Parts: sequence; structure tokens; C-alpha cells
Amino acid sequence: MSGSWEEFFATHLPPTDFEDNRSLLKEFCERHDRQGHKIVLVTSGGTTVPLEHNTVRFVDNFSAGKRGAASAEYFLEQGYAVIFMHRQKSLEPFTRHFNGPKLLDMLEIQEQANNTTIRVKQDSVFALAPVLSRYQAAHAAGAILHIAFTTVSEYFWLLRAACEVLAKSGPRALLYLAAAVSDFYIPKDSIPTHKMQSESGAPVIHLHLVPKMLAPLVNLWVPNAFVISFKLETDENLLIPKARAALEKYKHKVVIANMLQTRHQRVVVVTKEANQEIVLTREEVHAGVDIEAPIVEEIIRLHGAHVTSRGAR
Ligand code: 9Z3
Repeated sequence: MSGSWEEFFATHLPPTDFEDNRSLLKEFCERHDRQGHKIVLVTSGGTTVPLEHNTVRFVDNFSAGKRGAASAEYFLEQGYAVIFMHRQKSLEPFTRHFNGPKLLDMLEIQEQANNTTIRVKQDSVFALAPVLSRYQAAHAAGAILHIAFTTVSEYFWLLRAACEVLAKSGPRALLYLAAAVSDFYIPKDSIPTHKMQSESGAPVIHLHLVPKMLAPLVNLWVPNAFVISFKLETDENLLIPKARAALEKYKHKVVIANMLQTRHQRVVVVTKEANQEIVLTREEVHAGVDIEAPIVEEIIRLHGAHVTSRGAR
């Protein structure tokens, strides 16, 4: 059995920069609310479970944050204000295109007499310019707010704080919960302060179940928002039944179901009415097409219908 979320918050301190993030969230949402914008909270990347208070080691997961980072870009393109709540150092909107050596490969050095300049290679200008201009437009408009987490408890504190301010946007708020959040944690009072020592022998680590936060989120924290969760499986036979079970249990609007190995080529958008498959062709995959483009397009369509059905704009 998992404990209650009240107990989880009572036994985990908020992150050190929590109040700063809360003020940023409040200012961001109030500003966009005044302007009548739709606001999406995109969560992205994996959470860690620390094994020590002074953390040297932790349990982590596979998520790179591509889903969240790419989706954030497509929401911005459609005029949404985006709260991008992401795992520190996971992929981020715009910069994701230049991860690793890609950016350096786009540059060339020119040395003339005493003058050294760095230029973007001509054939890279076409790749860089559109991303740069979308990045600059989003930042100039103050349309994106970055909030970073690392541990599972930081994630939940920040998620609840974001919901508190998003609740005021009613149906215009969209929650797109793409982060890979640990189902397990170790209670704070069960982990050592300092680095575990091998001389003490092999540690036995007892993981507890994280309380299911979707229940209070949907029913109490943002009861009018349009909430989308993601379901990840590695066994195809479980994928749709588990996605549908989550939808029936939490009564939110959409579950996006994906398999670990094919998550960037195929998803199923599960709603009360239907299972809608979104698949990229082999050519699209090779051409680097983002599956997040059609996913976000469909979600925006469904969100629009939700806003209209609640008599809002
Ligand atoms: C997802 O399923 C995301 O699509 C991925 C994206 C994490 C697979 P990447 O970050 O991958 O682009 O590498 N997110 C939710 C995963 C999750 O933990 N869901 C829980 C579950 O499946 C429900 S909240 O039980």
C-alpha cells in the first residue's frame, strides 16, 4: 500500500528554492491569465530517488526529456504559455537541437592577421536560424518559464505549487504530465546522512510506494483543468489496458500510451471514446520528424473542445 500524499508532504521538506519558484509561477500565470492565454504545464525528464541525504548515489530512470522539450516547442508555436518543469540537465526546448557536439559542428573559425572570428557554417544557417528565431520570440514574449527538479519529492512539491496557481485558469489550464516519475521512494528518515560505506557490507534498500498524486491533482488541485498523463510500458499486452485503467480510475481526460523502445515513433492517445494511434513512417523517422508535432496538434484540438464545453474562451 502507498501512503497518503499528506503524509508524503509532511515527511519531505520543500526544495531550497521552493519559495522563489512559487513566486515565479504566480507571476507567470497571473500575467498570462490577464492576457487570456491558455497555459500548459509540461513536465519532463526523470526523477531521482536519493540513497543518502548528502547524495552521492541515487536511483534514476531512462528518460532523456525529449518528449517534454519537443512538446513545449509545439505548444509555444500555437500560442500557449508554457511552464516547462523539467529534470535539471535533461533536454530543454530549442537547445535540444544542438545537444552534444552538434553546435560545435555548425561553427567554423576564421583567422586573419590578429583577428579571429567564429561564424556559423553556411549549410548550418538553415538549421540554426529557424530554431534561434523561435527561441528568441518565445523568450521576448516571456512565454516560457523553466522550473527544474531533481528528486521525486522536489517534483511533487513543485507540481503541487504549479497546480495551486494553475487552478485559477480553470479550463484554460492544460497539464501535460510527460515526466517519468518514480513510483518508489525511500522515506527521508530511512536514508543515511553520509555516503554509504562498503565496509558496512551490502546495503539492503527498502523502497516504498509513492502515493498516487493524480487522484488529488484531478479532484482537488486543478478540478477544471484539462489533464493528460502518460503511460509507459515495456510489455505491449499491458499498454492499452493499463492506460484505460488509469483513465477510468483518475477520471482525467487523456492518457498517452507509449512503449519504451518505440516511444518516439508511435503513441496511442487514449480517451474515454477512443484509442487513436499516432505513428511516424520510416521516412519521417529518418528525416528527424518529431512525433510530438502531431501529438500536440491533437491535444490542442481536444483542449479547445474542453474549453468551449466549459463556456470559456
Ligand atoms: C512518458 O511516458 C514519456 O512519453 C517518456 C518520454 C518518459 C517515455 P523521453 O523523456 O521519454 O523522451 O526519453 N512519461 C510518463 C512515464 C511514466 O512514468 N508514467 C507513469 C506510468 O507509466 C504514470 S505517471 O505508470
